[in-house]
Amino acid sequence: RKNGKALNWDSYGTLEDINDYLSSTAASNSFVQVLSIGKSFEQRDLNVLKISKSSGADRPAIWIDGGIHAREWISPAVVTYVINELLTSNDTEVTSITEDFDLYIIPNLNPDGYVYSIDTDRMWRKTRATTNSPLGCRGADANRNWDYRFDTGGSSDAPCSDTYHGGEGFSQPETRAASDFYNTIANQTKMFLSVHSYSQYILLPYGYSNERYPDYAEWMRIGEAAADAIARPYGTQFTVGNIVDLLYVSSGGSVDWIKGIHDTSVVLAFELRDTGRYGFVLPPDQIRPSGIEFMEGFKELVRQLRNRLD
Ligand code: PAY
Ligand code: ZN
Repeated sequence: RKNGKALNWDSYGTLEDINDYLSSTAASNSFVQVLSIGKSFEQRDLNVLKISKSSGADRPAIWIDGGIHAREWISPAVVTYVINELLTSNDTEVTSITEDFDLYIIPNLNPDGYVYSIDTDRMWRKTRATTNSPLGCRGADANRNWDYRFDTGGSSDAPCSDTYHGGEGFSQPETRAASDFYNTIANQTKMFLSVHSYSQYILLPYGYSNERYPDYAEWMRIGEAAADAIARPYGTQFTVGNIVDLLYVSSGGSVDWIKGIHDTSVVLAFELRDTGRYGFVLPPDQIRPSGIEFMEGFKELVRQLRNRLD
């Protein structure tokens, strides 16, 4: 390796570190593949790690994405931590997940933004696409650009805004590629988790309004069970609820499209540590604890999903 370092979850990796980790993981496990599902605005690969021990017949699948917002560095760090656990843990509950499910894991859905946040502006949130702004402002909010109830509140028409929704639904190559790919696996996929920071929330759709979908109450209970599991290792408290109730109206988010268009069963957005002391600039010594507690929540969600599939 020339400049990078191996991912270690004691510090935040660069995009190159993350991509190298994905390739080496695929090279050393026959049931793991890196799929490039498209290119970012700046022509970086949008990489999905596919973990599948199935030989043919489709099995239930789980999707986990991170890094849709550039400055939320703990997100790709925890998502890669999950990959490492799934592939190296001796806990039979963890190994049974790769035995029984296909997994599609995207540590970084906004690679241009991540690079820009590392190199230039730590608090960058959006993509890096050019806009029609006379001021030269760049980027759209990749969590306001999904084409379900697009631009119906809580997003901005102004290209310089941090919540600029983009010219139209799926104008951003990152959201376009992710949604096109999801269309091909939607029938199979039973759980969609999108990982953000910060606030320590487990968020249920919708974000465009606080409309409840039919089995909302059941998913609230399941979210609470995940929050209880997350609290076990270190007592970290996650609050469960609808996006509008806990945060604000935000149309064009990924979970709204997944729920609204595909009606995937479990659809949640996680806001990881902390509650504001460090905010987006979470110290790297919190990566491992964040990964450990997230894994507890994830295992609980898979238990709940299995009960529903039985
Ligand atoms: O995660 O889909 C979600 C809910 C809405 C998030 C959003 O605004 O897209 C919540 C924020 C985020 O993770 O981007 C919360 C953070 C603290 C922020 O930037 O306001
Ligand atoms: Zn976010």
